[in-house]
Amino acid sequence: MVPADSFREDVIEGLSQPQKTLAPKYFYDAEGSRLFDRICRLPEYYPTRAELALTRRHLADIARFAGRGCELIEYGSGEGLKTRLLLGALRPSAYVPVDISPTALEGAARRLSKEFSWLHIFAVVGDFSQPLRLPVFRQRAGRRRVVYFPGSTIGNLLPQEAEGFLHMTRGLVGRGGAMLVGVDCKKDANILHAAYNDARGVTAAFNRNLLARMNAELGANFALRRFAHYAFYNASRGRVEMHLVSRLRQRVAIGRHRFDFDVGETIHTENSHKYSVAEFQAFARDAGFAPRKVWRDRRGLFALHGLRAA
Ligand code: AVJ
Repeated sequence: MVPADSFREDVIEGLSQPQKTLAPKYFYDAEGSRLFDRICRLPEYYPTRAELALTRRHLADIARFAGRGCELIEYGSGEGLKTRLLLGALRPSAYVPVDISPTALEGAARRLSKEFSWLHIFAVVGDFSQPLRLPVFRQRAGRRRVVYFPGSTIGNLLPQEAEGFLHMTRGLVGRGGAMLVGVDCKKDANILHAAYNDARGVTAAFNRNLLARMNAELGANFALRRFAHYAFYNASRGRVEMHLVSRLRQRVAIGRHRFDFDVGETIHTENSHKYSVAEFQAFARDAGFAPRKVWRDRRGLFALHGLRAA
């Protein structure tokens, strides 16, 4: 869980910028996590299915690359089917899920230990943007350490932040280590547009839920109907941007703070960067990895990169 006071501070700071901004990590309260699960099942939202399909299709090769018996560190709670496929094929000597939500971690760890009774699980509450500290977990000699970062969550970071994150991960896995990272590919903007503007309005509800969360947790007085969901592909920056657009001139209060919105003014709520294989590999090289493998789904929508510590 993110402490409430840092949520408040981040909101006040983000809404005080010339371009009002909120960090996408705040989407995931209980309702936001539920809405995100619904997004993953939408017909238009291809990334989840594409990544699952490529994992199934190339599972043996992926497991061979990571190495059976490795120490597997995953950013995310490990709840997903992809993770369970990988755990079954890899039989890691240790599994370290890292997630910001202690409740999500607990639930996932409990279910995983039932399904994989042989698995040693060391759950760590943490945030992938911070350097990871692994207190209960010492690397055993000769065991390859592998970081698994699925879902294209890395796309939420700005390119320079993503490179910093890869660099930090390179330090964490050490010599002989590796990384498996899921990356959404550049593609026809119409496909991207549909994926972030679904017909049922689930993505819009996910975006607007941030306003409901600020009302509930910070005592803000956002009127949800006065903000519209807006998502578009910014081709020059290679990313889908999500915004909440003020439908009118209005003033919003959060405690003693007041925020003025002009008609059409936006809160920028998410970036979702898309990378071609060559672009991402160049990045990985700059961060000290040797890109060795790329697995893709049949339609080439999504890529899983296999990186080796250089
Ligand atoms: C979880 C960050 C990969 O960027 O596609 C889905 C989140 N936002 N629909 C993405 C999201 C809108 C998702 N990531």
